[in-house]
Amino acid sequence: MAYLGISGLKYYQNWLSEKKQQKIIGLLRDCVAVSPLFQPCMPRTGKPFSVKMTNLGSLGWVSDKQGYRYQPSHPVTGRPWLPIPDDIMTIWNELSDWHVPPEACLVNYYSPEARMGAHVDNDEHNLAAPIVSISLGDSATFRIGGHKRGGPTRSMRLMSGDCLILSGDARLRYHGIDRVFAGSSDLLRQGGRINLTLRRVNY
Ligand SMILES: O=C(O)CCC(=O)C(=O)O
Ligand SMILES: [Mn+2]
Repeated sequence: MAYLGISGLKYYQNWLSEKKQQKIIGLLRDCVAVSPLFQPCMPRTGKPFSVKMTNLGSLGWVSDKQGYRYQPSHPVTGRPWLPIPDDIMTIWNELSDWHVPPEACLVNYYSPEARMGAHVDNDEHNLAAPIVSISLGDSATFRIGGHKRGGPTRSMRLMSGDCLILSGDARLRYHGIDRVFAGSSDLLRQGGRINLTLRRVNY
């Protein structure tokens, strides 16, 4: 299956009902009560990201002056991440064709001003497993390019309840978020957008 003419990019528009979206938001509130959103920054320069993050799972993705990596505990509290709830694991089971579960669920919070620059997700040892992305709250422009920086790109609008899979040829393509449309959803009381990415890290 291909979306935007890109092999391995799979789009499940409005996959999650409003009720399921609300349930997941409730679970994420429990998550941030124990594992608060933290401010990641760029390796070396220390420039802060515009998104805030936390994680669920036995491993979580973090970025600080020492670099990008997966680790079993929260960088500020030092506590282990909470397990990925069943309602989120179900989405992986429904949409990924992968035989083992993800160890990591990265939770990105975008305020209306936040962006995510073009990048490739390649800190996983296992680069063959798909990435499952879940969008909640305000809609956003997702941009995807090629395997090298600077080539032609395409964009699409991701809305609350949409799921996107980066697999196969799409797995190592550059991608990012250009902008968030403030006020386009009322799922989050405080506004903004949440993106969850489910990632298989080890083989
Ligand atoms: O927010 C999104 O839709 C994409 C997030 C992403 O690419 C990432 O967390 O690596
Ligand atoms: Mn990514």
